[in-house]
Amino acid sequence: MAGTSWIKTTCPYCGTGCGVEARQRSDGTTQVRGDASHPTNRGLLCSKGSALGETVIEQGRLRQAMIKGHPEKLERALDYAASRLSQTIAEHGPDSVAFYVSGQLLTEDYYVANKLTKGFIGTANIDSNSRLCMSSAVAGHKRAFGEDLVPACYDDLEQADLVTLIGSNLAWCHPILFQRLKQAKLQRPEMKLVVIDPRRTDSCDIADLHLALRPGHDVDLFNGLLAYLADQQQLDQDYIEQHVDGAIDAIDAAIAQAGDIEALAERCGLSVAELHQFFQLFAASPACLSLFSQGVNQSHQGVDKVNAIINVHLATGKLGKPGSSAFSITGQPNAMGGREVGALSNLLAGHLDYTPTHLSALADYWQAPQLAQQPGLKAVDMFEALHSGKIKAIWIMGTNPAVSLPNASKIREALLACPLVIVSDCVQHTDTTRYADVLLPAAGWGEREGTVTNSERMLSRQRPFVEMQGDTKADWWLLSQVAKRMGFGEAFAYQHASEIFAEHAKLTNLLQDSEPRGLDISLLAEQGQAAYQDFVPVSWPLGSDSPRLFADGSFSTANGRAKMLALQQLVLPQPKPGQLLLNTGRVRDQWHTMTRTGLAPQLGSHSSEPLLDIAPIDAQSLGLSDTQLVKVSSEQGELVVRLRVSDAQTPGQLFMPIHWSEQNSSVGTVSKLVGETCDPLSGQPAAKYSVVELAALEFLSEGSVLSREAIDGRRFASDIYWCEQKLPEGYLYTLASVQSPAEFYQSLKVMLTENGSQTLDYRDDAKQQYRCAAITGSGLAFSFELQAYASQGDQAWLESLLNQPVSEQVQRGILAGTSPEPSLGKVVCACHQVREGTIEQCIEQGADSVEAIGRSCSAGTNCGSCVSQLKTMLNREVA
Ligand SMILES: Nc1nc2c(c(=O)[nH]1)N[C@H]1C(S)=C(S)[C@@H](COP(=O)(O)OP(=O)(O)OC[C@H]3O[C@@H](n4cnc5c(=O)[nH]c(N)nc54)[C@H](O)[C@@H]3O)O[C@H]1N2
Ligand SMILES: Nc1nc2c(c(=O)[nH]1)N[C@H]1C(S)=C(S)[C@@H](COP(=O)(O)OP(=O)(O)OC[C@H]3O[C@@H](n4cnc5c(=O)[nH]c(N)nc54)[C@H](O)[C@@H]3O)O[C@H]1N2
Ligand code: SF4
Ligand SMILES: [Mo]
Repeated sequence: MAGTSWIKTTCPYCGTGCGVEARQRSDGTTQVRGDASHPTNRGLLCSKGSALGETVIEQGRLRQAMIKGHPEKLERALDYAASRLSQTIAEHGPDSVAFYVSGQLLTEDYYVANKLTKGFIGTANIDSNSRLCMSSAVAGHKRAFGEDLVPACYDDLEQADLVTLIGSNLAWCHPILFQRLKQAKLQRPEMKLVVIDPRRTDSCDIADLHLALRPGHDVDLFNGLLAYLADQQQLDQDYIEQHVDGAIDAIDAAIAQAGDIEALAERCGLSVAELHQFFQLFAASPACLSLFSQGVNQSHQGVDKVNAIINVHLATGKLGKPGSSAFSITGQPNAMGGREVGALSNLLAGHLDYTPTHLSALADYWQAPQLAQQPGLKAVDMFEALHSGKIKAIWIMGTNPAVSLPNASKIREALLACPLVIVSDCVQHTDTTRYADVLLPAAGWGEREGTVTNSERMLSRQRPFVEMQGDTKADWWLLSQVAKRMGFGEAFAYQHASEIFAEHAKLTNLLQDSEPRGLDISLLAEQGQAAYQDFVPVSWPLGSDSPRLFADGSFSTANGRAKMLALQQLVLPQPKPGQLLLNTGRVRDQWHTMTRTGLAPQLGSHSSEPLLDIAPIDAQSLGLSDTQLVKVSSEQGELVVRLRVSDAQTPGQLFMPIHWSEQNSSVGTVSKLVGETCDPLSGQPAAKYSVVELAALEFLSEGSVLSREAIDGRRFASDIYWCEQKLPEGYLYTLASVQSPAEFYQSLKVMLTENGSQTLDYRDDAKQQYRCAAITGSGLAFSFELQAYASQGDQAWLESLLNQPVSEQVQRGILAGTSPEPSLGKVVCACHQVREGTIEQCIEQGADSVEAIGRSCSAGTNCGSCVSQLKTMLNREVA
């Protein structure tokens, strides 16, 4: 398949759904660029999208099936998986089996997994990591609109007068949408942006107002807004009368809850002036777009938060109109496709529900012998059932629950105890694949083909541009083969993804005459394989003049009217004196558990270690300082992590990223600290709100190892702090130890020179400085540097020596711990790999704006994600 032609496909990361063009170069490497013809990104890509080529590599790929850690023929692994599943069902019934799937599967994979589980195995114990991601939005939509429908489209970003980001760090998590927003604001400076987020994020850079809301108080705030709009007679009474039920109760409840504005401000942790400013903006702006994401969904009352937002849009008629809507921005590339095929335990395919009519129509369509009749277990309950032994077999596909589910230590216990764990993944070593009895090699991005649906209901194709490696197979194929071996061959005789797509598309037409639903893509069912290959991005409702839903005010409820809900702010557990609230989320350049973005060196430099952000005043009162290693503990567990003092944090609150795991750091996963409390309606974990304590720890030495080969972190002693970062030619390990520098030097040297390599050594016991390097003809094999804790030097300059001959002068530099050339420091612009030193030089030479820096060294000119850092550097130089 290797060739020079560009293949149009879609980015496998966020729910923005950018079009990508990719091709394999003759040397086997992959080149990517933004697809200029894709309506979403119009040729742009963010840092993660731009680095996709570096992730299509052999390294780390799972290319072979394994049974209990031993390579096996694929056929044999499929036989084994199928017979063990059948045996479990025969002995313990269908509900003893579960499937845990992912919003990163393609629609075709998702459809087959759902059909096999619910229709043929006969259990609804299939849930998706989307439970952790947008199940609160699904439930909120169903309550308000009668169906899980997203009214808005991306063009609304350009047409709004007021955009409000609620619990969304769009700048980092949906960078191309943020670029569109930024562009729109440049063109129409009168357009306003409000960010509602307890911490100051990069999304605040272009905001007119940032409300650092008290965590969890969104219902309070939006109830307050509704009460204000009622008080100011800013409601759209005509719209309410014609299209909305429940308005009076909802408004009364909001007024009763809001009370006077001083009390409301106090509860929300905001000033009265801030509240007024936001409320007035909402009232005065004809077109209001409220974008929400995990700060809303992952909460004790995520569904209520969703409805509190939708309430104000319904009450003002600001919904389904150009620039006006509540807009759930989905995280994963195919979260929306998953909802279309109904692969959450409480949904059915094609937006059908567990009602007798729907169940019988679906059973008939699938010719399903034993369609599950009731919703199955939601993710957290599913793993609880695994832990208690009720579930005896699980197939995990396209997700890494040992890292991403709350109370991760318990999840690991559950996986360890479960008699049959099947994992299909494209990566061999993850914290979850460790527990696999059967490991199946899944095709990855670049090899697999199918469709995905983005946040605005737009379907795009993922297309293969490289051959599948080794025994890798598409997830739908693996599923169908197991289905066949379990005796369901006829219903899973698919030869090509296009056949599955057609079956799924046709299904969305079921019962449309008697019970119409917004989702109907059946027109695409007849297109055939050739059209499937040529598929151009299209959004539903198909054939409609408007890309929006509910423009005419008619909804999917029985009486066609939307519903406002009477809501009450929940009283949340408060930290006791000495405790803090832990918030978790994403960094700019990494994707989830880093199994893919972790492979791209250019993405590792922006955040090279998992840092725990703390407000200056909290650090001070706890006697902790920037870069110090601390112990964080919660009821669920504890971990050791580096502190970063940041004035973006509100006092009393901490923030830690979710991406690291035991594969790349001793910190492991932040999910070990997160409890299992979920929203009672959606079952989505409250991952942004954990009560924790901090304690200082004593380390005596620290340093770093630069190594051409990866070091298995399990070789470090258990009391050593370590974190791995991939470099273009090797790896960098940041280390700290409870041993003295001299002792640590000895033990590290023994560990690294096991093969007896010659080393250059430098030790200064008085100064407690130790350096050691092993040099081969082709460059440095490894080098390390250790010193007393909290006196770490800069080793960035050594990186370039991993792949070039090392001169004697440079050897002296290694031992002296100084570069013969001045160091350029950390990478700021990931896309163009521009380091701090280069940017500082540009500024010194007169670059006085972000644009001027871009002109002189290209920093900030591709995805724009580093622009805020460039601004900070400009301000620093000026000051
Ligand atoms: N770089 C990058 N981008 C990604 C991903 C990634 O892993 N990396 N993952 C994708 C996925 S699957 C998802 S779901 C999205 C997530 O995208 P986002 O939801 O934008 O990202 P998060 O960082 O999880 O959380 C968003 C914000 O919610 C805030 N928050 C916390 N508590 C509250 C609260 O009580 N109220 C309010 N209003 N805000 C609160 C947090 O401080 C945080 O800044 O990102 C997608 N895009
Ligand atoms: N504390 C805390 N926890 C969270 C969150 C948070 O904000 N805070 N966010 C939650 C959210 S919103 C999400 S979406 C989850 C994400 O969490 P996960 O879904 O667990 O994270 P990923 O790293 O995306 O896992 C995807 C896995 O699928 C594999 N994979 C990639 N492509 C394919 C393929 O084509 N086929 C197969 N079979 N496998 C493939 C990857 O190698 C990887 O192992 O985390 C959730 N957990
Ligand atoms: S914004 Fe970035 S990560 Fe998201 S789809 Fe576009 S290129 Fe991919
Ligand atoms: Mo997500």
